Amino acid sequence: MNPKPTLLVIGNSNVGKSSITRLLVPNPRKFKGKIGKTPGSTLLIKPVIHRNLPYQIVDLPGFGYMTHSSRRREEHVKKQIVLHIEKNHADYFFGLVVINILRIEDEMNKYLIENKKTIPLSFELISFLREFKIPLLIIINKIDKLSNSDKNKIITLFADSAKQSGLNLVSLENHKFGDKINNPYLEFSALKKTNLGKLNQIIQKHLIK
Ligand SMILES: Nc1nc2c(ncn2[C@@H]2O[C@H](COP(=O)(O)OP(=O)(O)O)[C@@H](O)[C@H]2O)c(=O)[nH]1
Ligand SMILES: [Mg+2]
Repeated sequence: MNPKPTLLVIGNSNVGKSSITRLLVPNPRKFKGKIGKTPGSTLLIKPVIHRNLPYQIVDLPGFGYMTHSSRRREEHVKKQIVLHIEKNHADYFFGLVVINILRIEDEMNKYLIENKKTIPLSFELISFLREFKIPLLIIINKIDKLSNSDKNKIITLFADSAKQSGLNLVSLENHKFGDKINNPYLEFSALKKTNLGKLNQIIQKHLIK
């Protein structure tokens, strides 16, 4: 039997990848596979499978995934992710790049202050995945933690910084299916299940395409 098509869920640790995965699986108490952990030197990739789910889910660490890890370790993990995507990109029908809204300001400021020659890691990751033509949705998670005005301010900062890095961001609501120039994002809360319906819908759309 052919394995089911795979949904990629990628992002730094603690952004909410496992929480989102749990929301997608019909009966989360039974879901198999602890995912995306990187205890050793290789990525341990165990897809989440469920008989009532028409796809499987692979959860991968993002670039710069730990706050306290060494530079060397980060480079190592990054290399592993790059190799994995280079090898397996054709298996992925859709990718969710998960970002913690509370980390955006820091990441953008850090880039502005220290490192103008490079681009923020989130954008580097998005650009990298785009090269492999995996359709992507950027999930801006944990919006329940901010007021509406702070949320909008940060999303504007995020979109403006993306633009400077050569990436066009547009909200999923304004994104035309199949538009390969603009990158859709979805404001999300795994805690409150905000926009879970929209997420399921867009996954379905890519699945049956
Ligand atoms: N407030 C809030 N907390 C969240 C949300 N999503 C995840 N969390 C919490 O963030 C922590 C990390 O979540 P987890 O799914 O394990 O992140 P992962 O490391 O990316 O898999 C957990 O304590 C979650 O309960 C969210 O939308 N809002
Ligand atoms: Mg996790």
